[in-house]
Amino acid sequence: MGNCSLDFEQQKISLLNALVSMDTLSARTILTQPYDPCTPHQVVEQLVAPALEIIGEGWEKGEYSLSQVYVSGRICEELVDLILPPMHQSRRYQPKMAIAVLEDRHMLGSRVVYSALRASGFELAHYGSQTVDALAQRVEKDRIELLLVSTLMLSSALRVKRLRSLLEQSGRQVKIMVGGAPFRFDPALWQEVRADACGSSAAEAVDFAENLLKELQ
Ligand code: B12
Repeated sequence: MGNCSLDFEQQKISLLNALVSMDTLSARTILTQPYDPCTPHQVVEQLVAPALEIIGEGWEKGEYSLSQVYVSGRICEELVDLILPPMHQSRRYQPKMAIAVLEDRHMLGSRVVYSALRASGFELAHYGSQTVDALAQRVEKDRIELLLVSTLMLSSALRVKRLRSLLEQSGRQVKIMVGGAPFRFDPALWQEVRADACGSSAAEAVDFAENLLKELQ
């Protein structure tokens, strides 16, 4: 992804206000503006994600209600679907890949990562929210080589360790890349749960897939 040098501070405040007032129309107007030279992914990472984070923090402090957090998440989900670019026509030779959310209902981040990978030419499955056992079975059945796991809650993040054990029992080499809030809060967590890599953004997932592709070629 190219350089995105815009300062989103003003738009972030406007988006935040629109979201907590549940004003979909204004949120849509803010997000569908052109932000050259920034790509829609960069707009999501530098505008949408920080605005939602502030709302989440405000909820912790009692400034916003859970319904405001929920509606904000839903509005952003719809708008992110709208602004992210369509997938490329051509698909490259690549490792078999899938993304899943582990025992968690926070879907937005995984969708952003999924779209970023597809927009970068990778083909992958989105398994939705899965339990550890169901996910391990699915990965085995589909012979997945790179599994991206998104968790937004610490309790879910800790379950990646069991997922790793189950996949090891099947005897296949599966690379696990994790991401989401708990891994940002604790930078050593990904190693503790025995993941192969951790990313803090969709762009990092794309870089990791690109590097894995080079290794396999
Ligand atoms: C919006 C939101 C919700 C919405 C979700 C709407 C939806 N459809 O997704 C709703 C209201 C439903 C919700 C519910 C709950 N939530 Co909530 N929620 C959030 C909030 C504010 C923002 C999450 C978000 O969507 N961010 C925007 C997206 C784009 O960013 P992202 O998910 O971080 O993803 C980016 C990166 O992390 C990365 N990434 C993500 N996954 C992956 C994977 C890979 C492989 C890679 C490389 C990168 C990557 O790339 C993405 C794009 O940049 C966070 C706060 C936060 N700081 O994250 C809390 C937060 C995650 N929620 C929290 C909690 C506690 C809950 C509830 C338990 C609340 C309750 N009491 O009911 C429930 C649980 C629901 C469940 N079972 O899953 C806590 C978790 C705390 C913890 N330590 O476990 C948080 C951290 C808030 C807090 N600080 O307390 N929530």
